[in-house]
Amino acid sequence: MKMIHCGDIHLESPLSTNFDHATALKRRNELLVSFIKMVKYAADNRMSAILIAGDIFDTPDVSRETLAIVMACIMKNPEITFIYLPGNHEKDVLLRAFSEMPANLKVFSAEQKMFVVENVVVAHADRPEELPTLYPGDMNIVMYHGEMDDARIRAWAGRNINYMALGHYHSYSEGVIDPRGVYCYSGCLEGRGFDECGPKGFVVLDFENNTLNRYFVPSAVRTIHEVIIDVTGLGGIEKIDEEIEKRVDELSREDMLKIVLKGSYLAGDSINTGFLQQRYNSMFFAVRVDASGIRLDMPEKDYRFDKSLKGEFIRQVMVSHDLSEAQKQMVVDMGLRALAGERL
Ligand SMILES: [Mn+2]
Repeated sequence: MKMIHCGDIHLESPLSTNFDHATALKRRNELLVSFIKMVKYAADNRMSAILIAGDIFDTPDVSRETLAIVMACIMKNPEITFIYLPGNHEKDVLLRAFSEMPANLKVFSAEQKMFVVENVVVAHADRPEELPTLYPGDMNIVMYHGEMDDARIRAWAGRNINYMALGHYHSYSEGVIDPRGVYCYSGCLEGRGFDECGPKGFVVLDFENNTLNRYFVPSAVRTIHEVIIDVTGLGGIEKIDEEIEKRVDELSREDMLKIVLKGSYLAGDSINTGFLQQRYNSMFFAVRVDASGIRLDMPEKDYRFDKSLKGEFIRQVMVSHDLSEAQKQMVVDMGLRALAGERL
């Protein structure tokens, strides 16, 4: 018997802070496509249940179309039991959508804290002390939407839990609760912004002979790849570009790219991030260049006793109270290039 554990699908996310209007619309549809794909995967593999650990929707104001597609998906797959834990974003929107609840949709509430699928117990509590009693002879899953830290892990320990199906964090991660149980965040199905890089998908739980095996299935329509480039010692923009080109060579052009520049560069080598943005945007679905982590390499000894105009200029900028560190670096960089006769 197999189940899927997923969560944080965030259908109807606006996505407007990360993408332009057309791209955001496309990605919104892809979130829904990804959900349908997952349900089809469950149906094709004859799975018994899909556990949704919260945040299927991003908002309680879900459009009629999205709601209709999700409802149809549930009703067209009566052999799959959908066990749904409402998250912090969506309230009871799915519950209110149905005038009559389909038999294969089970929703946790204050009154209903446990379901049984074949011989597997699926329970929920917001706090460990509110958990219904779980028996050592059963296979016990607990669904929970929220954070896990050391104190919480200790509080959930010793309650005969085999697996905690968690939602809230948007990347896959796992850990040990006690000698019997593990917890796992499935992460979301799709990266929704450049802070959600890496493989996204769902977890398959495989119960065989009363033991539980699990594996992560990457399933995103598009992945956001993070490429970190240390610019230290690379020299000019053409070398940085060359390095990026090498690193993205194998990536699918349908995917998204986050280029993170770090390290330091020498005065006069300032980095035209607009060029990198433009160039890779024309190659990938969407690109973000993050140059906030690079700094100008300007050791104090190089300018402190420098009697030239260059030294005086740097000292003036560095003592300025009106400029942030980043602004100082930018002004020094521009100034030095101007002094070197470069056209800016
Ligand atoms: Mn979430």
